[in-house]
Amino acid sequence: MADLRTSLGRLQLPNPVLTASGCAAAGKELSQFFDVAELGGIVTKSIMLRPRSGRATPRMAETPSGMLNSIGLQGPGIDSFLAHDLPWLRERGARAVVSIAGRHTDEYVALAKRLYNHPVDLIEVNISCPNVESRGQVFACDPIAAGRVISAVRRAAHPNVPVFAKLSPDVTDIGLIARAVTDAGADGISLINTLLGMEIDLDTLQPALGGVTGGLSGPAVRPVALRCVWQVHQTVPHLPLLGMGGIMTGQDALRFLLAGASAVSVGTAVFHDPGAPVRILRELNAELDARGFSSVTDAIGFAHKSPQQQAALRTGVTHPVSV
Ligand code: RRO
Repeated sequence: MADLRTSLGRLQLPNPVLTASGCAAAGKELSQFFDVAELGGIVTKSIMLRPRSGRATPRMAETPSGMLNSIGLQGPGIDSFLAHDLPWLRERGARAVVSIAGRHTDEYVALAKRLYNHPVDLIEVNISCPNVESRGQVFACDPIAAGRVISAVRRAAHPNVPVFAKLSPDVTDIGLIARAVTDAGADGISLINTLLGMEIDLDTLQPALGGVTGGLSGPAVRPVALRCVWQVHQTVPHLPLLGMGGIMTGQDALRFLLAGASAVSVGTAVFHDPGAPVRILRELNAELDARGFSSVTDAIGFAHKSPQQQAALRTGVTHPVSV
């Protein structure tokens, strides 16, 4: 079977499948279905400085091949997270990727400082939540605001902990945002967050979500996510990417690796199949094997190579042979 090891910046992972932020708090809910240490890592729901109750209900709506959420950053806040959730993850031997969110740069910085002396494997800076009071708070839609948050978090966080920026697909040029956060010191990029959408309930003749708009996820967004990973890999080929968006199978995960992701996050799939991350990991292993990849690292970005380059890599011949 293939060598599944990969890395996200200086963080070494035993395999490339992680959970996605927001779909299972800090992982406890999933531990009745699989051992959380089996995955590459557990990505927590975005943590804020203070506890937050989130948006009005209803907070979820089904859509064709996907779902909308309008949670609004509900969570226990950093004190409770550090007292209960992070120790729980560490006791189980899981790698902890902590997603942080704030309303202003200062709040992100305060969160990075609170995490400084704790055993965190990676910080995912969520600058792309669609369920906030104003679009001005979606820092990932503006290269200058995005760069400002990431450079401040990079300075405040422990130097050994990689800082990833989580980007939104709801922009004209995602390469521009990727370049801005890279220049600001991001060690990697997570993509994509959900797309802004809405639904109308035909019984009530009202928006289906209490918050009116919400974030679209699931297989419906997979081609958008794959396109974003492809474009960002082309823009910053040296930067590790954590790819996500509608991954339901090992084949889906492989497509993200081929587009340039070093690892993938599985989110919406867990709502109907809580064991999906470990199933997808097993399937990915078989899919790599079936295509002759002896390691995950060989597959990363492979679709960017020409057919000739691909053939040369597979046969070990690195220059054209004249016939
Ligand atoms: O909490 C949410 O409503 C939420 C967040 Br923080 C996010 O990043 N993406 C999303 O779809 N929902």
